[in-house]
Amino acid sequence: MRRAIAEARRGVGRTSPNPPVGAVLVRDGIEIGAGWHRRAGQPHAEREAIADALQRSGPDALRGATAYVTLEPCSTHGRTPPCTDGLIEAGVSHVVYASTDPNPAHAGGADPLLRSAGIEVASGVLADEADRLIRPFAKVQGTGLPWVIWKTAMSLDGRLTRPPGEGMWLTGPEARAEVQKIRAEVDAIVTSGETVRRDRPRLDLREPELLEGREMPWRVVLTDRPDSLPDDAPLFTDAHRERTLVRPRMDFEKTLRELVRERGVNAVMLECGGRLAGEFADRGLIDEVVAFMAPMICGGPVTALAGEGLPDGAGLDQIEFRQVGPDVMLRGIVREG
Ligand code: AOF
Ligand code: ZN
Repeated sequence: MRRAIAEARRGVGRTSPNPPVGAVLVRDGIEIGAGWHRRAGQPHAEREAIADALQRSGPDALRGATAYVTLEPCSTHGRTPPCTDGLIEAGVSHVVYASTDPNPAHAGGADPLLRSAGIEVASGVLADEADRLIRPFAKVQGTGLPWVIWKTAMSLDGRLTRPPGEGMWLTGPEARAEVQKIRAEVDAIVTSGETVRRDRPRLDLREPELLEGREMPWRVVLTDRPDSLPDDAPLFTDAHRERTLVRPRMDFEKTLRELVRERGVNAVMLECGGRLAGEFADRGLIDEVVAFMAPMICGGPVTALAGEGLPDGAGLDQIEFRQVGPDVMLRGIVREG
């Protein structure tokens, strides 16, 4: 299952509106096939793994094999035929999966179908780890809202900018490379008109390997004064300008739902100043925090987040932290209130 999770990771940020899923086939203790879901509309992980095994070892390879899948195999027809049928036709004797499918069309559907075909089924194996991979998908299935990662970079005194006349960066190049990787996990990057005017950000993926097999994330500017946006900002002039959307700031929850419904977005990254971040927090719309702290004391008026803050002092769970160049990165999931 650990191998299947590693396969699934290859799809993170590329499969929306579908979840990333991985599958590994094992016979007599030997891995005979592996695969992951690459993109919505393309074959599911199970079918990729079956095709891999057939290609590597011929048509009889799968008789009596065990399939390890990170998600409950789908059991009804979507854009692709059900994986339960694929596994039954392939002749596997055991199916082991980690997470239950949060999609109500499939949840709980696989076990009886597989069992009635004589296949032994086990579930819940490494489920915590596998559930983390599909958090954005599960959020969408449960609420119609995307998973929101608030990314911020601040000085030790919580400021977002350096004093006038100094350079514009707080964090070093290592932290900025890390931000590129986090952007690659999401389908859209949300910012404010204020940030576009002040910083003229690109909000893009710059490494070709991060863009491989996926579109540029949507860049969504929330502003109630669209006419105040500079026409010559990179978001409106670069090669991906058709991936930039401008929406009213007032109604940003509506915009989040629209991104899910109309653009198949599962995960969003919020990269903006303290005011918009505060409004997201006040409305309970932040699910995960990635905060970089630069070893500087800058002074000045702007802090990372204005507003009420999160309930109970914004507890985070599943904290991860490490040094990134001269900066510190802290990442965690907002605890449910
Ligand atoms: C699996 N294996 O690799 C994935 C699954 O429209 P479709 O046919 O691509 O089906 C999408 C649904 O299938 C999606 O909402 C989720 O419930 C499930 N995803 N299932 O067995 C996979 N990606
Ligand atoms: Zn499937």
